[in-house]
Amino acid sequence: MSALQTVILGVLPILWLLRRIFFPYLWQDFSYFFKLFRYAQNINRCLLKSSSFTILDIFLQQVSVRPDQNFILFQDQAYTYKDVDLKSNQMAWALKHHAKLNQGDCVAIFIGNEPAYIWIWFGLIKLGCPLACLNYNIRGKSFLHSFRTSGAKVLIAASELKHAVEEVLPTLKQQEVQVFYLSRESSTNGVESLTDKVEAASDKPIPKSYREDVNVKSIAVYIYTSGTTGLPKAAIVSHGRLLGSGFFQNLIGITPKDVIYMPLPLYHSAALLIGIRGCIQQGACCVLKTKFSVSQFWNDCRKYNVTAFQYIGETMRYLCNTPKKDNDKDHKVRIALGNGIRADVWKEFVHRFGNIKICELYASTEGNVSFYNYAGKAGTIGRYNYFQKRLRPFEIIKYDVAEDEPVRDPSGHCVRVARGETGLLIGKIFERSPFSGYAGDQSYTEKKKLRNVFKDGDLYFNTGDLLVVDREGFIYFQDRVGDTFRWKGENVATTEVSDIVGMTDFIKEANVYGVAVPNHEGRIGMTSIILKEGKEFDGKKLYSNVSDNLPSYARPRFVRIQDAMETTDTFKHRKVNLVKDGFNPLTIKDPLFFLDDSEKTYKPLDLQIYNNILQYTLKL
Ligand SMILES: *[C@@H]1O[C@H](CO)[C@@H](O)[C@H](O)[C@H]1NC(C)=O
Ligand SMILES: CC(=O)N[C@H]1CO[C@H](CO)[C@@H](O)[C@@H]1O
Ligand SMILES: CC(=O)N[C@H]1CO[C@H](CO)[C@@H](O)[C@@H]1O
Repeated sequence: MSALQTVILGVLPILWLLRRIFFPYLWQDFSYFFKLFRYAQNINRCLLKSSSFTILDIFLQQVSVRPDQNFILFQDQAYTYKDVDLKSNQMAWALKHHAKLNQGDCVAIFIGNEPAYIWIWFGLIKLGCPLACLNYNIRGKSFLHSFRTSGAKVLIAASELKHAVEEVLPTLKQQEVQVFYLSRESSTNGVESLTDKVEAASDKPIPKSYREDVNVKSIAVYIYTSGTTGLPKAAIVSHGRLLGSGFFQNLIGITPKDVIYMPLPLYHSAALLIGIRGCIQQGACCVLKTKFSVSQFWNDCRKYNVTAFQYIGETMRYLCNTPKKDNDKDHKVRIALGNGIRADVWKEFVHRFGNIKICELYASTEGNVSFYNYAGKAGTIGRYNYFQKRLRPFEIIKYDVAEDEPVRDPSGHCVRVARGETGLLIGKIFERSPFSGYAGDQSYTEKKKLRNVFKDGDLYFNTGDLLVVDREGFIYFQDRVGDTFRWKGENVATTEVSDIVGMTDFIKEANVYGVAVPNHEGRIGMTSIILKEGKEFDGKKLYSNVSDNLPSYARPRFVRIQDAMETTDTFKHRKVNLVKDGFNPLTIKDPLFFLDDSEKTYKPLDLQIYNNILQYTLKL
């Protein structure tokens, strides 16, 4: 052995030890970055070969490799990759023929989770048409606004949502919108049936020429978010974005043998872009569920041989809140993929339901920053990864919660937070990491952009999320800023709610915000109001306005009556102190009311109700 070799052999263990002490996560950080990089490289290679490469090519590849493998399971139905291919051909021909669709025409769908969602989507991709995924909980004005921003001229609705459709039908007809029910017949004047036409259509492939203009920049999907102002906004999901969103399932090692359970709504990006899209990347199978059910969850997992599922923080907590059972560990689930699980629930879940790998990630529909908790530390959403930061730069900056805007130094620039300090996450917008924005009114897109951040002329995407990074580089989600709060997995825009509350005849002003409830994820809606002079609070009236116009997760559960409203220097309603006060009748002197669904009214919030909420005997 040469002297050099001896030295090297002697030094290596020391280096190894130093790395363990000072950079314990170096290898994991690098490996994550490498996978991200390799995935991006693979896509780039496909795009170099053909600039019209899309998710459809990946899907058709799976159809040719595994035609007879199950792709979608739903209730007692099973559809293979080939079935979905043929059904989407039929859908495309039917729509081409009966809705006269041309490349680029948008179609909006208003249906719950069911297999047809997938073949409508792929049928449209085959025709080079974007899909607008309407939230099936919205009604009236919100519905019309969402529909209109997508620019769609065709609506496909579930016949079960007939009443909601009939409510807006006169307006749709005025705008010459063609409306279909996803059923064999229609009992509504002015609405056609679609299913019979699909069944009668040919299943031969759609010629490529029908989508010849599609490239990475083309719009594939509109997904609605509640952003920071008013009504829902249609976030643009490009074909390029769709290619990128297969990354997570690839990363966590989903294989064609996996069966993924999807109880989340397909109108959100979690289920559609990470779930369904990811399945196609890996050639896996997914079980669609109309909605999440605590009582059916594990039975479904056993029935379908589920090996992975998608969660949000709320669903994990519901599962942990059920009484323990002997067969809690009797299932084949190995992976849980999702967002928003708290450390306590995480530990309890794994302890109780067995060795399930929790893959917690952070991402947003329109944003370009994402994290994944590859180091597996409970309660964190990922790591502050220097390699990743070079590829997709992000920053965490100081934020003034009361003024609801980033802190600027005397030169007008933003300030990075120190380790351990909470700040606003922003992502750099540039060629490789674009922000596609929203359809319609460009002021919404502009509002999400932050300019002159560290130097004049630079440009960042404002995620609206507050995060903190600890000493070891682990990232924790803290809260959402500004005019939205999150409840039951839905983002609620406070302005949309205060518009409705404020329209009630006895209310002069309404300030809406979200308050934390012990043992619940997110924040529940609350409104502080000022009564008009000489008017009295009328719980029934407010209830009827609120329930007619807002989905249940957006309705303010608590009302506080104030004499005067605290405002900021710029005359915006100040919310910070109200949020801090919460809904505790012991400490709040103002009258408090509580939304009671069984009595269809807002009734005084007494100590009994308050205690029942805290003790979980009153479910929110
Ligand atoms: C689940 O697995 C069992 C045993 O491997 C098998 O008999 C059964 O058919 C599977 N069920 C489904 C729905 O695939
Ligand atoms: C991390 C992340 O979300 N990156 C995305 C940024 O946007 C491009 C194009 O829209 C996607 O391809 C990336 O996946
Ligand atoms: C927006 C809305 O529905 N407002 C109604 C609230 O209720 C009153 C009567 O109580 C109606 O007059 C409003 O039109």
